Amino acid sequence: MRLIPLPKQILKCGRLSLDLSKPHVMGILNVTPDSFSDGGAHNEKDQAVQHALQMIEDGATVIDIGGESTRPGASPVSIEEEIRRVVPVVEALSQYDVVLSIDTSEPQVIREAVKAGAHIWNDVRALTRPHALATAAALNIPIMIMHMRGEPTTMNNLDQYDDVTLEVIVELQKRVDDALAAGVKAENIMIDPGFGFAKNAQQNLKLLQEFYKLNEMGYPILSALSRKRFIGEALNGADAQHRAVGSVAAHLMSIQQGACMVRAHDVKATHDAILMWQAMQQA
Ligand code: 8Y7
Repeated sequence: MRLIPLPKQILKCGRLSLDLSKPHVMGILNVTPDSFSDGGAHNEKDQAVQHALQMIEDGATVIDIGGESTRPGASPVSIEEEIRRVVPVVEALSQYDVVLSIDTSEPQVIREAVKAGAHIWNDVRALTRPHALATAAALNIPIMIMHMRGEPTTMNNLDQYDDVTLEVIVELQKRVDDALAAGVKAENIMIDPGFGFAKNAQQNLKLLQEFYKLNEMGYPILSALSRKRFIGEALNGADAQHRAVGSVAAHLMSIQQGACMVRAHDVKATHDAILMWQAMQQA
């Protein structure tokens, strides 16, 4: 653990921009019938939009819209179905002053979403699908490059590390280098160590303890810890519905170490923690 100030950087998101010297809450909007944390309660378009508006009121400046569940064992979704779920929600939300991030690995999905008004590409597969790199360069939008090994279906067997933080940095750097070589602009790159993706509980905790080391890569950092299993384990087996406070605590630890954006289900609680932290800093 080491205290790190947030970057003096403005992230251009179309007509909007984010001042990354302050922490931002990215609210999670799952538009999937099988998402584990909200039980598919928001799978209808209107419910999804309502939920997003509530998160904006609660302090989210970014909404992360996902139409494909990346949960291990989730059923795969066709590209057409992903577009059908995501695009109407983007269209409805694009009239508000909120940055729209799309959780997808499919170039076709992000292209349609951007046409409808989306701003950020959040790709847990870090631009590894066919044509993803070229699409990212052509769209010229901010890209969230996350660390994972394998696929959500295989990643649980790929958690062999000698030094988890070091290896995450090396492997993330490789994905960043591929993106830069493909023509993605450095100013559009954000990084994310991918908590829970091909990492066991102990490794996730180590990564949180050493989160500050990610700053050496020189890109803005997102932490996405919300309700993840290792938090449940730290809370003596709490289920997903009872991990909000643990998640807020973990997110704050990452912000203190340089995370300028946190991806959260529990937006109000997360935003309150950030307000408290900012108030203390300004004293
Ligand atoms: C992450 C993510 C998920 C993450 C980024 C969950 C879509 C699983 N996790 N995106 N998405 N980082 N960038 O537990 O860690 O929310 S889905």
